[in-house]
Amino acid sequence: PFLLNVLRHPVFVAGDCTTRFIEENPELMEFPHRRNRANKLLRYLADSIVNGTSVVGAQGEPAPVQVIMPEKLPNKSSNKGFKNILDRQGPEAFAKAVRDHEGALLMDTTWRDAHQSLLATRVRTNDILKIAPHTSQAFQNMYSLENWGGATFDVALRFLHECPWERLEHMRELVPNIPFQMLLRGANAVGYTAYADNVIYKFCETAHKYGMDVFRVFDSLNYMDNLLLGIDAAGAAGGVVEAAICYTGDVSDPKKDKYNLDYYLELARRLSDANVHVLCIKDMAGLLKPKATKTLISALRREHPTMPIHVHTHDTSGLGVASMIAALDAGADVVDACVDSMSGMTSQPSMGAIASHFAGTQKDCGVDLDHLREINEYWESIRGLYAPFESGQKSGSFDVFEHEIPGGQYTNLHFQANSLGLASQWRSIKLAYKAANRLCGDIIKVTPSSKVVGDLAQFMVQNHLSEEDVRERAETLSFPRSVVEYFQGYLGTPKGGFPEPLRSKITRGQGHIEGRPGAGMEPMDLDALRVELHRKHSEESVQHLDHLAHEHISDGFGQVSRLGTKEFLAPMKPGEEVTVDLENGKTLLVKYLATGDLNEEGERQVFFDVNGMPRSIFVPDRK
Ligand code: 3PY
Ligand code: ZN
Repeated sequence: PFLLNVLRHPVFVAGDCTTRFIEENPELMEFPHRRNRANKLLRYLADSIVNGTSVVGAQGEPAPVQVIMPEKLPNKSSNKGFKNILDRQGPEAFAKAVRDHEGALLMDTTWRDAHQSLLATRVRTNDILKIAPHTSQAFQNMYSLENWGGATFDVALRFLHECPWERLEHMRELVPNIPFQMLLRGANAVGYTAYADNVIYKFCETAHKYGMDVFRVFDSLNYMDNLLLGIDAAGAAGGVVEAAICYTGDVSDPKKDKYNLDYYLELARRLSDANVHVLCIKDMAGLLKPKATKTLISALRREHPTMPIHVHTHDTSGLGVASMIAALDAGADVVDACVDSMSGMTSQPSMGAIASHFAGTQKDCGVDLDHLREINEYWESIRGLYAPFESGQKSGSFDVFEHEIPGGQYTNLHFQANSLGLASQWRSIKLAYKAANRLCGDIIKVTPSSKVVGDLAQFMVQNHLSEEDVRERAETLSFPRSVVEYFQGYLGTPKGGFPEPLRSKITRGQGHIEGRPGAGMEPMDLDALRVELHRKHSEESVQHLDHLAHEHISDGFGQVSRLGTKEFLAPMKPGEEVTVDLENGKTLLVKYLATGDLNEEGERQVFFDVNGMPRSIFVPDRK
């Protein structure tokens, strides 16, 4: 590297070197690239050996797995699929082709909602990319792959030390033929609260640029003003606008009359007037029973004969497959499912079950069941690596019809209650969640409104507060910030408004936002942010100017996304050897040898053999 630095130096190139050339140009001694990168990864491995895994939320170790790759499916991307229509003819033609399609269409959620719901969103880019070309073949007839948005953005950055934009870009390279779909939380983008409008527009524009096609836009209170903003941003970016109505309650139960059929039909009319391309019913908790599905989808079909209808559910109660079959029978065009080994419980219903049901009929889903079997085997084997994030849930449970906790949140809360080792905690949380929902005004619960209800429920359990206690003592309690902000109107306005006098007691004169929260926000100065990022991070480490720099993402550990999932999640054992592809063609063979005693500085020396050379790293022992 030193010689290269000399040969490339402008003074050397110009032939102006003096004997003081090296002294006068200290940058010649900087060869940060490969050695630095390798060092950083060794530091990550050493830190994990000395202090245990740093990956938030991991409990226990990955299961010993042999990853099973497909044998029949070619490891080569396909070029057949709906993406061709979309790219050549645009979103309207795509929507028409979907509506005209005779068979039942599927969206596969394995790369987003399935692992968000079952494995705390921790599936890494590497494990997705390995199966991407095969997926491009096996699922070439699908409406879309849901592969981005929702919680994946935040988790990739904060916990996986990965760049979500690179993930999208790489998936696109390997799956050129199937439309990609993301979940956009309306005016909250992929966050937990409203952003300035220009951020939402820029976000959608960038996502589309990096390969996103279909934007499923929802608002966590079905608040139309928020929803319309997201719809406009997705449309302006050139995406397919799939507007989602979040489903709660039970349209087949006359006693549950707050969210009745008329409520959903009215929302659908307003969305249809907004010229969205596709209408979605988003059942984030899995409350749609087959009978209710039939009622709702048939009514929507009658009112909107030309609009594609897409239905999303979770299998929490175990009714998911039956409901999705009911949806397709009632005239829906697309339903959500995922690869069987990542399906069921709080995830989506099993694709194999739905595809088998329709196989050979006019509504055949167009999935080759042998190919699906191979993809299924891959995910079954990979899932073992993510054992540290399994919630411990063993079965579906119909009590979701009572507490209405959305899929991903259900798993999180279950995991937390389990890890406290208190079996009774889970029951208390579910009861408190139901009470917290009533206190909030019986609202739609999905990120971020579900977080408000969950935070309030946890607050009630921790402080031994009943629903009545909260109503009576609200003026004196220090509620979680998310709860106060909800009552101030930071997420928008729920159907029926905020319950009083609870609202005034909780917000205590802190002011209420009327209307759409983002409407009063100053635009974010994105250029200033870009300059600030450049200042903070060296030019070399800034990979994409539109978002965070790599060093920031990786917490100084370098490109940990290059590590295999086992090494990323669990400390290496003495004598264990791993291969790391640093970049194309540059491979490190790392063997962990031993760890030294604690020194006076509170550090330990960790010894490796790297490509046959001894290397050691000192890391602080934080245990
Ligand atoms: C999300 O917002 O991430 C969801 O999956 C909501 O259902
Ligand atoms: Zn979902």
